[in-house]
Amino acid sequence: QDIQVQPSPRQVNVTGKSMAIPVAFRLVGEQEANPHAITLLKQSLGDRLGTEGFPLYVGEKGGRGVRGVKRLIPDHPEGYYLSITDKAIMLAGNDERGTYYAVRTFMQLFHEGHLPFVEIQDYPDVRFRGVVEGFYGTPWSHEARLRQLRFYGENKLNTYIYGPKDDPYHSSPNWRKPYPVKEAARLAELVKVADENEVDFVWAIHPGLDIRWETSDRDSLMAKFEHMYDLGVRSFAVFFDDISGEGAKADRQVELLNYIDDHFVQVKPDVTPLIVCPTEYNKGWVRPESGYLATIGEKLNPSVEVMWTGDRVISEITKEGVEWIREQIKRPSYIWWNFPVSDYVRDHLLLGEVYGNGKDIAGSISGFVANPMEWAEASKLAIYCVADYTWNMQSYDRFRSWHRAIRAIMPENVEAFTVFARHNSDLGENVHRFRREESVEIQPVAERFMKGYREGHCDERDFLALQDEFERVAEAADLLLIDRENEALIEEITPWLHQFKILGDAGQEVLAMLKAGERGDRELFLRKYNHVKALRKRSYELERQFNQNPYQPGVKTGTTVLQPLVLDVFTEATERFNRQNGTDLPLLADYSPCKLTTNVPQLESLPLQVYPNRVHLTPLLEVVKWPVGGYLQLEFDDAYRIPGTRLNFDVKGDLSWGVMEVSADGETWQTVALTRDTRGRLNGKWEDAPVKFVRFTNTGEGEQQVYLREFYVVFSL
Ligand code: LTM
Repeated sequence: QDIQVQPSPRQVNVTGKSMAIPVAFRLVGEQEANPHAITLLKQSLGDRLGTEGFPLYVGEKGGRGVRGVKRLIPDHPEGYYLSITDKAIMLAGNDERGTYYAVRTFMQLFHEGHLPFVEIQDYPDVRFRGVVEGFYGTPWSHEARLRQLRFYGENKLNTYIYGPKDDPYHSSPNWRKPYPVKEAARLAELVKVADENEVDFVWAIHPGLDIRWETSDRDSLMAKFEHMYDLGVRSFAVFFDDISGEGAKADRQVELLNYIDDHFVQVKPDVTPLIVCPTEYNKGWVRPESGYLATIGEKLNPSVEVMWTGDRVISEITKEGVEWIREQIKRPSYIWWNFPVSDYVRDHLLLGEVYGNGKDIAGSISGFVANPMEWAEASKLAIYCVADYTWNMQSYDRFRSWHRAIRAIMPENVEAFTVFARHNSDLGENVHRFRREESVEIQPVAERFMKGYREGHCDERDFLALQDEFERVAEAADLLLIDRENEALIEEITPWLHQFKILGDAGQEVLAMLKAGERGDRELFLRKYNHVKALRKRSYELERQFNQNPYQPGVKTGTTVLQPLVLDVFTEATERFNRQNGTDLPLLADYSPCKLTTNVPQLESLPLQVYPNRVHLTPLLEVVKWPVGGYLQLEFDDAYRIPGTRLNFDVKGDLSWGVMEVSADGETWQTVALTRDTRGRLNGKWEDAPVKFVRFTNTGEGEQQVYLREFYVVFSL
């Protein structure tokens, strides 16, 4: 008999026998056991719980109720022992959280409808497991956070780090100020609910953008921590990520952190170890000559946890990588895993499997928290899998976990949500060059089919398989759009569902177009051709209507396999039709009047947003290190006048190190005069002879560290 417990327990012995759920339970150990575990039991068992009935022993090691099984309880933090026999039920924790997790496991077995005779010894691989709400963009709502905390409790995650970049009281400008009354009350409620669900609520501050290394700023930070302590917070973090200049100095940061540790954390017995996110938080950004990590390693108090995102900002975590950083910082790192965060690909949803991280890293890290999407409910898919992975790495199975996650999140519509998620997992081209698998099963079919079609033959089986998949896509979109079991999730993904429906319809119609072309049915071909064009237009309108953020506005779905397939079939079928009928039907091909070239490593692969007479560079969230001679160049398909261009590096200091130039041929360049406005933005225009190239170059003497907040060019014929 198979039992399903999430996350996968370490050791399970099943006898194959089971019993009907007793009508009444007699609880033993209630007085001493973790009160949250008892509350959970009472909520779940309701009227069945009393002073008579089937014995149910509960408690921590050493407690009266579970004394008999003391030696069977794993000697690990948060470990527990659970047994169900025909005589009694035993839920015994190594500590309070262990008891709570024993109850959680019991509740999962209970909800199966009968109780298997089983013995479980279980404990987590990673000490701190959970989520860091650390993305840029609209912070999660209060309700979404409450749902998250309950979800973490259910899935044995013990950490939630509060650090949304766009909360002004977490970062600049208001990190020095206390929260207004209403926000403070909400945070206090979150702390309470986190506690009830055995989750450490960690409140993080992000002061580095404008911190002054003076006593007054240190006092403001301490006062803010005291204010958060009064709201109930008992775990704290300081984030120094994505900053440059004064705030990024390692020795100053360490001085402040040690002060907080000595005068706040260590003097309050109920406060857990301080966590810091350093400025050099991934290997790609480490500059040994700066001595940054060496200072952290040598001077930061040993009890302070140090976060780390891996070899790059967004990367998979490997044993080699975590061993390397451990050497530098002289302690195991606390992983800040940047998945499924989508603040650099905001038009995509990341609903794919969780994979790529080493299963051998548990002993080399102290924590593992995932940075999620702005879409809280949709992020639960990945969070569920992270809970599974961090609890028991060796037995982690990416497919099993992902399927179980879907079942947990959308139990009534498993098939439809599976179809949607399997075609919404890759990020598309992006600045971090991080990609995920998408449409894995149908990809080889699509490739084979297209190859055959181009060579002049159509494989019927592949054709039917593709048709079937596009039908499923359209069906899934409709089914999910009317789903009521998880309204919060559907609300988040509705724009993508509309786009998905269009994709499903377009896929079926391009295949019908192809068939009509093969049969020489001109009329049907033209009908389908026009319909696909109409669908394309609707898709374009959706792109302009929903999710209009300034970074990657719009709504993209199925971009890795299905969308390119639709485009390829359409193009091939139309070209063939044109050849056979002497017509000149236009193609759908994505056309862009402008392309980007650069030798600034961080700006390679930066997507452009191209509008009819304006092109924007996607703003970057992190600090850009711009080397001497580094340039950023836009090349147009034709010669244009440039009535306006703007650059915003978000720096107050000198900007004379950079030069904006234009050229008609890419060889002879002319300088564009730039004027600086009151907000420090550089504005220019070129209305002389039309040009095809616009570029900005660091012609100064040294590397520059800037933000790329804005860079756009208006062009007109
Ligand atoms: O990753 C870290 C430590 N900081 C920021 C995050 O706030 C952001 O969400 C991710 C992904 O864009 N990148 C960062 O640099």
